[in-house]
Amino acid sequence: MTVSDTIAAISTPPGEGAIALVRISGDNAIQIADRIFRGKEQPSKFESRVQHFLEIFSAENQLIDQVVLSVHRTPASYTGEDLVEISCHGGTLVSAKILDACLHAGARAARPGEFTERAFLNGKMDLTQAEAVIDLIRAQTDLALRSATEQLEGRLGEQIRRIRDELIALLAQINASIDFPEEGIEPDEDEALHTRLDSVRDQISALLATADQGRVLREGVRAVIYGATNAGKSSLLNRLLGYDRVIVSDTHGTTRDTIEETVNLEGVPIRLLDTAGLRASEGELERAGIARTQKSLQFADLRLHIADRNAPKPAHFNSRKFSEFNGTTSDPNEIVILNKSDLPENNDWKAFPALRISCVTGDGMPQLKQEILARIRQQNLRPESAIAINTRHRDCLRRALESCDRARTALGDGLSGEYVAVDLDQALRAVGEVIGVVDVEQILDSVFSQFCIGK
Ligand SMILES: Nc1nc2c(ncn2[C@@H]2O[C@H](COP(=O)(O)OP(=O)(O)OP(=O)(O)O)[C@@H](O)[C@H]2O)c(=O)[nH]1
Ligand SMILES: [Mg+2]
Repeated sequence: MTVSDTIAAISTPPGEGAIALVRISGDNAIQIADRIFRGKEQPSKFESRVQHFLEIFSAENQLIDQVVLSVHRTPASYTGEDLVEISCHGGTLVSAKILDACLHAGARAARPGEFTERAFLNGKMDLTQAEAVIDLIRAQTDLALRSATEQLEGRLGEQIRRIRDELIALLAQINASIDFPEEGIEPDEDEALHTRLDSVRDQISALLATADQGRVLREGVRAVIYGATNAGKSSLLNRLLGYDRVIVSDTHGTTRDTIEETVNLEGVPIRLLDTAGLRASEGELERAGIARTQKSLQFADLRLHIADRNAPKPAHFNSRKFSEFNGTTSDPNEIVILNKSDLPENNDWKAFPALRISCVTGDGMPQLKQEILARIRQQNLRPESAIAINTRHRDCLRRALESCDRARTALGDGLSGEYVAVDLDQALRAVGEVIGVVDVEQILDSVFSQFCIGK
């Protein structure tokens, strides 16, 4: 990959706004800025990081906009290269024209995430920090934000480097025993190797254990609201969201498709899914909706099973599972809710253990929220630690753990050092992939393609 060609992009989202930002990065960034600004003021003469007020003209000599420009010289810039930032007025056309002028003057349109990719390639950050940039952009709750900022500061990278260092030291020790076979591995040294390897293994396992929390922080807990038609599923979604997102009506079968919205419960993002009500239906459309409900239940972290306490108990409550239901912990992933507590209770529900709420009056909602959080905590999904790995990290660390286990077995079986070294080397590589220190080419694309253009 050549890092020297000069890229440009609009870094702010499309649409109207007070300000838009156009960035240029690469060897010719400052030269290109000189070309698009006329007059005596040349960006190449500007001091680094000082903002200048300028007018920018199109190739046809038409005034495009009045802008604020700053030059950031290598290596003290986000990308580590020469970087020019142009803040213009936030119309779509203005920023597009400025970008056009940059491209006309010799820059190339940047790919998604290419600015951050360059920052990584130029050693400004490790791969976990680059990924934290996306997490930061996408964070929806304070907890997710905190986790992303800590990763951006390099906390995860630091832990990974520590593990790598220990693996390197272990490898050195094993290699020494291979190079000087006559000395072999002394029994007490052997013992020490075991202990060190176990410690590395424990550290990798501890990081792997944060994967679920990482998924929750990045994607949210998946909570599916389901139950018979007219139970108040859509009303519950609206109530938890705090506004009328979904159509509610007393017609059975109002909701036909699954509808997803995210709420923030004490810092934990909850992806709530409203579903088509369960009933025997003749309609093809509704049957398709019910099939979707069933599918979404398979991927739920938590199921909110809601029923209308004013109506007779639906048949599915009499299934074996529910006759065994004692209202406490029979299924940790399911909360049974009786809605419409403002209306009289049908005799079918007499002494039925469930949380009673009213989506109309709000009665029982605080208890429901606490119950949701308690279930999440039970499943260890509540993010407590700021470090939380993503799916890519998990894949690398799982491989590293397997290699460590193989090394451990080889060591235990008294195999020669070469075997142990091969496994440790594989573990080292897998751990290195997390921060991007080995064979990075193939993983870069998958990481940076998730970014927006201009970042
Ligand atoms: N009295 C009372 N009515 C409620 C309550 N919650 C919902 N309703 C009413 O019950 C009816 C059905 O509510 P929805 O939220 O549309 O029910 P749903 O489960 O989404 O129904 P489908 O989409 O048809 O499966 C509506 O007329 C709501 O106004 C409640 O707590 N008390
Ligand atoms: Mg509905």
